[in-house]
Amino acid sequence: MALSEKLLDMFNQQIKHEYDSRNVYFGMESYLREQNWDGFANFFHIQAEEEMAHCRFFMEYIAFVGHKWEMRELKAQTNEYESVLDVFKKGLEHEKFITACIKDLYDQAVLDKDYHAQKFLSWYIEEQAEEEDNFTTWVAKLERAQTGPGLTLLDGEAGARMFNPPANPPVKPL
Ligand code: OFO
Repeated sequence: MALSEKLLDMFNQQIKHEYDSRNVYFGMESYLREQNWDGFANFFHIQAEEEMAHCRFFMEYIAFVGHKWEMRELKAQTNEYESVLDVFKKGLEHEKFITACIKDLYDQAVLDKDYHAQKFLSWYIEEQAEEEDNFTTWVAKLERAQTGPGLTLLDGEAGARMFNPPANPPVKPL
């Protein structure tokens, strides 16, 4: 069940990407808090928490199949945005990048005939479909609302988001 050298390297790189994602979303939260959009800020706070869980599952999988994980250098992240809509659009772009990374991991697991890793990664394929759908919906709603009362209503909706740990995580917690 050990990972191939190449796939182990890619899994470690994905730990970094998921950790970077967390920091991307903390940067967005920071911008929104400063703008007094507390509901949208809550949305990104929860998003950042979820990224930590995504990162952790990769660590746990690597340990489960008998390797050590690595902590690689993280990217500095911005807290400069133009508007709430700009934040969500950049969030969507970021999730598309992560989806592409997960697909590359899956392709490598197929090449390696690593069926166990494929099963693990299929959880992320589903998760990325949800992430992209969620951000796409928010961008559409925000484009409709533009500014004013509509945006304030959406701030309230985003403020109601709560952290729900995944019901069926792809690995048993360590
Ligand atoms: Fe980990 O899914 Fe978002 O980035």
